[in-house]
Order: sequence, then C-alpha cells, then structure tokens
Amino acid sequence: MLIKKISTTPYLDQRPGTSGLRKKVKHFQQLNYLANFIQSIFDALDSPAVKTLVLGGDGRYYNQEAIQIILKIAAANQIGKIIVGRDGLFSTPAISCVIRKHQALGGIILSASHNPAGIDGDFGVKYNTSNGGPAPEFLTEAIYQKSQQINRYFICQGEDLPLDQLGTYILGEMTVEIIDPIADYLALMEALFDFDQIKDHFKQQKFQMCFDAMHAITGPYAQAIFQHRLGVQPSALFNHIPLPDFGGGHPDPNLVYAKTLVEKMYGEAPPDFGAASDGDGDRNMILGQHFFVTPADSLAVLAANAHLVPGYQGGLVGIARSMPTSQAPDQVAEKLGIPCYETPTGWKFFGNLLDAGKITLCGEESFGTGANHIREKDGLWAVLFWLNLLAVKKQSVAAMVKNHWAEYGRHFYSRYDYDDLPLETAQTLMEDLNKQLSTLVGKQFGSYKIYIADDFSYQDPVDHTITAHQGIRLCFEDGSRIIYRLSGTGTQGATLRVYLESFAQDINQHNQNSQQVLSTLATLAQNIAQTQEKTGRSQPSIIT
Ligand code: G16
Repeated sequence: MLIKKISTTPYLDQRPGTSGLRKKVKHFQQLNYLANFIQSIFDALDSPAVKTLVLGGDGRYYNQEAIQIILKIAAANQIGKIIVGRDGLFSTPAISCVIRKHQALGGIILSASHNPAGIDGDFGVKYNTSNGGPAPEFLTEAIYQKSQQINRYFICQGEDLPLDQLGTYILGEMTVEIIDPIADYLALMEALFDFDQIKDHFKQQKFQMCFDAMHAITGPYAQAIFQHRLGVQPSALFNHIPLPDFGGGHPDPNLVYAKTLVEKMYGEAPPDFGAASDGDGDRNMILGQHFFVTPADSLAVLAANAHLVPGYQGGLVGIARSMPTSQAPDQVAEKLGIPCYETPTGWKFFGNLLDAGKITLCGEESFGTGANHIREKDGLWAVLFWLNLLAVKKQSVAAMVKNHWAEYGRHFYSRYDYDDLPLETAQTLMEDLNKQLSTLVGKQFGSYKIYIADDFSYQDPVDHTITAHQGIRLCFEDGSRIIYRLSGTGTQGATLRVYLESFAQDINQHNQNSQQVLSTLATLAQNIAQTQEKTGRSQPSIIT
C-alpha cells in the first residue's frame, strides 16, 4: 500500500489542556490540523512501531471521519495493530479498560467530553498510555513540542474501513480489529459488583431507577447493563440513542444540564434512584427522590461503604480528591486510618497514585468518580456502585447521605462559573488575586478568618514532579474554603471557576439549603476577587 509523505506547517495552538486537545469541530477540520496532531503523537511516542493501540470516540460529529484519517496515519507509521470500537465508538472508561486488558501501548480517544457537539460544537483528541490513563504532563508537553516543529506527516492511501462490521482487517501492514465496545467493560463491571443482588433488589423491593444518557455514548452501555443484564424497563432509560450532536444538548450531568432527569427526580412520584452520565461516559450525577448528591459526598459515601461491595471487600488503601473538591472524603479517610491525597484538577494526577497502589478510590467536584479498576473516571461504574450499596443497605439515597452527614458532618458546596471571559480579563483577575495573597493571611471578614492563602502547588508523591499554579486557595479557620481557578477544558474564551465550601458538624444544620448557607462566602469571594469590577458580570453564568 502506498505511503505518502505530506508536507505541512505547524499550528501554534496544539498544546493539550486539562484533558487533551479540545477545539471547535471547524478548527479541527482545517487543512492538516488533525493529521499534524496525530503525527505529533506518534513522533513523541517511544518506538510505537509494531505495537498495539486502541482507538475510539464518543460518537460526536466528525468522529467517524477522524477515525478513518487516524487509521491511515497509524498504518503509515508502522503501528502493528489497532483495536477499534464498532462504529468507531468507545466510552472513555471502556477504552481505558480495553487498553489495560489487551496490554496495548496506549489509546487515542476522540472526545471533548461534556462539551456540546455537532458541526458548530467541539471536538477533541486525547492520548492515553499503557496504564489506560491520560498521558502525563511530560508526554503531553512532548506532543506539543513535536506539533510546533512538524513539517511532514505520513499517511497510507486506501479505502475507508467498514467500521460497522466486527472483524479483522489489514491496512498496509497494520492489523485493524473492530470489536464490540461494550463486552470487555461489562465483564469488568460484573467482576466488581454483585449484579444478582442488584437485580434482586429491583425485583423484590420494587426498586425503580432511571438513567439519562444525554444522547451521548453511554446509551448503548446503559441498555446492555441496566436493561439487558439487570432487567430494568426500557422506559427507565432517557435519551439513550447517541446522536452526533448529542441532540443539541450540553451533555454535562449536573442539575442545570441534565434537565430530563432532574424534572423526573424532582417531579411527582419519582423513581428511587436517578443518574446521568456525560458525552464520553466518564462523569456521573447521582440523584435520589428530590435529592441531589454532590460529587464529593458521593465519593465519601462510596469510600465509607466500599467494604460492602465485592470489588472492595478487602478495604481501601487510600483515597484522593482534586484540590477544589470538598473535603468530605478526607473525613472518611481519617476514620478509616488511610491517607487522602489532594491533587490538582485533572484525572491524570491520580494516575501515579493508582499505579503505585497508594489509592483505591478517587474523585473530583466536576462529577468524576473512579477507582483502580481503570485509569479514567467512570460514570457507569459509579452508578453501579451506588446501586450495589442501595441493594445491600436497603435505604433510600437521601437516608444514606443524611446518615453519612450525621456521622461525619456536612460539607456544603457549590461552584460558580463565569464563562466566556476575555482571556486577558481572566488572567489579570488571577494575577491580582495572587498579588494579594500575602496580605490575606490572618485577615478577618465578619466571622471568617483566613489561615491559608496560597497558589496551590502539588508535588507528586511518586515521581516527585512539581505542578505549580493550580488555583488560588483561601482556607478559613472554620473549615470553609474559597478556591479560584481557570478552567482548562473550554474552547471559547476563559472560564473562571469559583468553588465554595463550608462545613457543619451539627446535625441540626444539615437540612439547610446550600446556596443560603454559602451566600455570605459567595459575596466574600466576589469582593476579594472583585469579580464584578473586573469582569463586568454581577452574577456567574452558571451555578452548580
Ligand atoms: C476533565 C478532566 C477532569 C477535570 C475536568 C474539569 O474532565 O478529566 O479531571 O476535573 O476536566 O476541568 P476544568 O475545570 O479545567 O474545566 P472531562 O470530563 O472534561 O474530561
């Protein structure tokens, strides 16, 4: 098969962000834009020739075309074998599972996660390494450096492959195996959870659930797991047909965007349990009847009860959360006598801790929860974990969480996002905050006194690399916190995230409304950063 060497010139904006390279679809469709980045990945990898890679995406617009281009570039770069999900599909957790199971060198994931899709939406490319997790910073930086010098890429000439047909194909000298994207993942879930007990709970207790796939990748997985394996009624699955534009929605499972689910769970006679996942299936939101479980509470409850579930009967070695995530999991770790690590935002920072056997569970405020079974956060895993716990405890979601608060105290939590700010405005705001830090320590604001004011820096406990400038932290003596950081996943302007947390040990305070409890802290956060003066916005674009 003819291999062509195509001359090209670098694009200067191919530095991966929090989770791979994310841009508008039309940006990716520019001449050689995708090819440059893919060739840069191969150029940055240590002897990828003859090795096996895994390839797939969340099915968003441009997924299929991109897969065909990547296959041809891979064949021209002498990759030995590529395992592709049927129709070019894989959820992010499933691709992590397949990389590990098939001992692949790594995988290429096509997704912009929860960002909207369609011709005017976003697209993304992410490289995961042999542990199944996102490439560490040194590798994403190496890929970026290659992209800045690139002057050619290699591509095979040939017909497109029939991605909808399972089987083995040859492209140049490369083998392409098209596999069922669900089977390996389902087998892994069955090894971790007691499917029979969950099924029984549905049957005996007349327990009802619903799941919102938001027209994204988890639809077919949810059908295979909940409907076919656990016997849930088809009507319990909403928006389960994946669409290239995700039905025009924003597939981010939170109270604002997962509308169908929220209406159902806060409506009349809701089911006992509701959940949603995002574009590529790694995020999750858990709801009970008229009850929302914050992501950090979810991690804390799972950690405190993990011993009740087959996969975690042996106990946990440690847990980790990203810095802006509430400190609810810390309390559980303390009681269990295990460490709780605080990492920067980004799942890649959990990779070393998981590989070194220092943690079993981890999670983030951005609706990500996961464990050592793979190296990505895992939406459906979290849903199954909750279902398994509910089947064991035979309690409602609200009762489980409220009992947890009674034992550990409640962390009230909220995130304010200021979207689409001019980059310079956002950067100046952060720089100005940074300049204030030394004057803030010891300062009293009403009943709040600051005892830590810093720019979060992380030293990886395994390889000792230091990652600095990971967000401004204001910690108050009563356990409250205000965190400011700029998002690393947006594709338009800059997003300022302000995270608010306050703690109440007293059970009599646990039923208060989060936004009311956090209102003074929110005003303080706005005043300290002068958000209104600097951004011209009196309110955030979205509160979750
Ligand atoms: C990605 C990362 C997460 C991170 C999230 C939010 O999630 O994998 O670890 O918490 O971005 O990042 P930011 O606050 O920088 O926008 P996903 O689901 O988008 O891949």
